[in-house]
Amino acid sequence: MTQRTLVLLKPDCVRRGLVGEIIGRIEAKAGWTLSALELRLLDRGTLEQHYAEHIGRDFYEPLVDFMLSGPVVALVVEGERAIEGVRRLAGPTDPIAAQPGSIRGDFGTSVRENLIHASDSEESAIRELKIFFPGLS
Ligand code: D4T
Repeated sequence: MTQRTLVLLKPDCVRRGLVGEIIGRIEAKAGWTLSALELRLLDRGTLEQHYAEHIGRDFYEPLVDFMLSGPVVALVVEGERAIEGVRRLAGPTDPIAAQPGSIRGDFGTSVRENLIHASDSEESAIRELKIFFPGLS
C-alpha cells in the first residue's frame, strides 16, 4: 500500500545539523522516495491549522513559539506504508521513552523539542499535506 506522509524536521533538528542524518534514515528505507522538500520558516496561521487539535492546551503556545523559532524542513515521503513507517522511525512523542535506534530515542531528551513530526494516520496525512503542500498533485 503506497502512501504519502507529511514530515517536518523541527527547528531543533535544523539548528543541530541533524537534517542530513534524519533524511538519510528515511532515504535508506527501500523504495521510499521524497516527493517534495523545502526549508521553510512557518507562520502562526499555518501552525494554528496544523496543531488545531491542541489549541487551548497548556503546551500549545510554547509549542508554537518553538516551531516559529527557526526554519523547519518540510518534506513529503512516499512509499510502502510510509505513514506507519515514518512514525516508527521517529519513535514516540517523549524522546526519553523512545527506543534507542529511533530518531527521538537516539537524539532527543525534550517532549517539546522532539526533532520530527510525521502524520499519524491517512486522514491526518491528507489534511496536513493540503496545509503544507497544497500544489502537490
Ligand atoms: P508531532 O505531531 O509533532 O508529530 O508529535 P506527536 O504526534 O508525536 O505528538 P502530539 O500530536 O501529541 O504532540 C504534538 C507536539 O506537541 C508537543 N508536545 C506534546 C509538548 O510540547 N508537550 C506535551 O505535553 C505534548 C503531549 C510535541 C509534539
